[in-house]
Amino acid sequence: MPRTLILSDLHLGLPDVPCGRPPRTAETLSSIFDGVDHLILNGDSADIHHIHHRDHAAKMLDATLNLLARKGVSVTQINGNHDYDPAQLDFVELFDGAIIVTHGHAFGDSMLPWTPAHKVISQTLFAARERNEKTLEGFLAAAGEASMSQWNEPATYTEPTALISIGLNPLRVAKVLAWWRKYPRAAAHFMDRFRPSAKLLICGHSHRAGSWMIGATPASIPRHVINTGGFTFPSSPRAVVIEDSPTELAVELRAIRHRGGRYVLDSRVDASCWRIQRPASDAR
Ligand SMILES: [Mn+2]
Repeated sequence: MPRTLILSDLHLGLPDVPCGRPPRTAETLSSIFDGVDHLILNGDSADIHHIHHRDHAAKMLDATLNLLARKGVSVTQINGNHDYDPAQLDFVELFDGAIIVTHGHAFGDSMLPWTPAHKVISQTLFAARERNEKTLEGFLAAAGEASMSQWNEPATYTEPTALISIGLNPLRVAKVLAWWRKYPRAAAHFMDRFRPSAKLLICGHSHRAGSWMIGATPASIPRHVINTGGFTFPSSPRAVVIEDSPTELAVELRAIRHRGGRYVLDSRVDASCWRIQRPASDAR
């Protein structure tokens, strides 16, 4: 696959906040996929379990997948906590396990510690982890099960002014900031525990984009964690671009901006992660 693009947290179907960004539709997203051979949608692609938005979310996702098929882009969908489906993948590994790609809702003991859903999710997560095998697959399946506990109790997520209520509540803001601070470390801990030989973890979920070299504890080996952020306000989305040619393997983090009512992939590299020249004799 010459060019792979990894995105997360499109949250198709969730209403757009009037913040000057284009609406998230197949058409406005289309340019991002130009020249892409393989797209990995790393979770929370559409809000297909939300009682108020699921019909719209399913239609938007279908339209996007149809567009990708017309453009000849192959797609791998990874589960998030908003679009969990036990028949779908919870992670993928690339380049013989050097890169692991997973949404990231499994990393901590709560996937949404500032929300009313926190309690039911954490309780379900704890019980599900007890029941599941202590493997990567079991750990991620437990997180999937826990994510569904939120959607089974609409009272925990149907506040119409969720974003505003976060903004107006200093305690919630403090909880989000504390969770954001801890999140890259939790990702490093996840790597230490399940894939210690992996070189790079690509996740989303927290809606805080960035690239970190960070250890699970100050004494731990630093791990490379990349978060592609999210498309909903106030997060700014990023994409991981993997160029795999016979002469070079490059892994880059790039910004997604908007221009003329459409989303576009910035040509500048936000963080260059790996650039490995392949010898001419490297017969692959
Ligand atoms: Mn998520």
